[in-house]
Amino acid sequence: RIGQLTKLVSPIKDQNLSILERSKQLAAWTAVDHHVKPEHRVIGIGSGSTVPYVVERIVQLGAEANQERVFIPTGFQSKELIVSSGLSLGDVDQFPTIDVTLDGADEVDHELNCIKGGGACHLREKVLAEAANTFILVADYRKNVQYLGTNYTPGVPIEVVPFAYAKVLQNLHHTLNSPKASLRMAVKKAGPVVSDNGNFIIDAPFDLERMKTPYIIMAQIKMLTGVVEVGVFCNMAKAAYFGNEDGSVTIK
Ligand code: ABF
Repeated sequence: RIGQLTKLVSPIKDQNLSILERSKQLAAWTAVDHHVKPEHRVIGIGSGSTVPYVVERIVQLGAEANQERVFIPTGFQSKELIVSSGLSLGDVDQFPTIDVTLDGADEVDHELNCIKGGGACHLREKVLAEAANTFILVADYRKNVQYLGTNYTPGVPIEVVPFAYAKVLQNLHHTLNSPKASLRMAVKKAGPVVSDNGNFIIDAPFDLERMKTPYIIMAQIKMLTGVVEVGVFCNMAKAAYFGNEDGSVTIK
């Protein structure tokens, strides 16, 4: 199924949503309808602005369908979302095998490799993706690309332990040839962005030719001492759902 495109026209027509928001909702609702099965008991809930629509659709399945389910968050945002939606919260240390995880992405290529971590949650997201029997991506049309780095330009998100950030930056600049790699700063440059795990985030752009083989870049970065996790996910997703501007959904 990799690389195969299918277009579905969705019946969802919510006049109150912008085209972009509606495309996120379309992707999320369709993915839930296709991949959350009645027998599923443990469900991973990712991060980002598309995931609330995943939870919205799951809640619509009804209290009875969800009463024996537990939902595992990828970070603070999804934890709040699960709790405020009245769903049962669990953690991956209690449930190391997840039936299905649904998560957003910054960009997804033609082989379902993706960049994640624009929201600084990619360590936990990767753990939940790996723990899942089925990992599904949901996104709007802007994220659907042939090669990574086409539309998402800040670069590969890299979570690093604070003690090692300057050394890892040097490695990226001089050894891995990413001269524009930089520490991600909070709004108004008040200080570095700190992940849910207390770590810093580096964004490292690579030229488009190198992004055509994301598994090589991922492996090279992961070898650097001080790197906790790289926001490139290769060979992990079973499918990606993109809502389109015209109200259709592309399934990759
Ligand atoms: C998470 O949220 C991330 O891995 C990715 O950075 C971001 C995508 O969010 P959105 O759905 O808002 O584009 O899934």
